[in-house]
Amino acid sequence: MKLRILTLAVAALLVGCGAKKQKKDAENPVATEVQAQKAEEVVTLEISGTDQMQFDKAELKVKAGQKVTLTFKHAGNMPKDAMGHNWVLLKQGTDIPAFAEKAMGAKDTDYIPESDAIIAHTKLIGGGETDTITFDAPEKGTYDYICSFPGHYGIMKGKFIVE
Ligand SMILES: [Cu+2]
Repeated sequence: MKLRILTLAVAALLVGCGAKKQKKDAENPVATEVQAQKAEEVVTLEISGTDQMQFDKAELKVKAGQKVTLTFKHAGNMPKDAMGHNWVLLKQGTDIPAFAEKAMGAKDTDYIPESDAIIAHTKLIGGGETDTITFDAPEKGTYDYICSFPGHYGIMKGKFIVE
């Protein structure tokens, strides 16, 4: 009888420990969920341009309502004058060749023309440089991004998808 009580006590202790451990484990998913919610408010993107006149990504995806922090890097070595790059996000329906032509004439402003077609843009950078910008994701849809340095937009382009 005494042994049985002891056994029960040990069992209870084990169950108690188990319950405590379970509770501790349950706390972590909650913390993770809170982190996930925070992560959804702000999204961090990275894209780079090269000396071969290319973006390393043809597509970037975000969610509607997110604040976007985009870091654009020039992964090459060439100077800004010869192989400068920027990242320009354009409104839907923009006539891209016409925009690029206008950009070509805007050397004084680093090929960012006076235009209401621009949603966001980085500065023009040369090899080894980086620029980070923050902007609000536009409404759901697919948008184009280009590099507006003269002659680059035909190759340096991609899709910015807002889900
Ligand atoms: Cu470029």
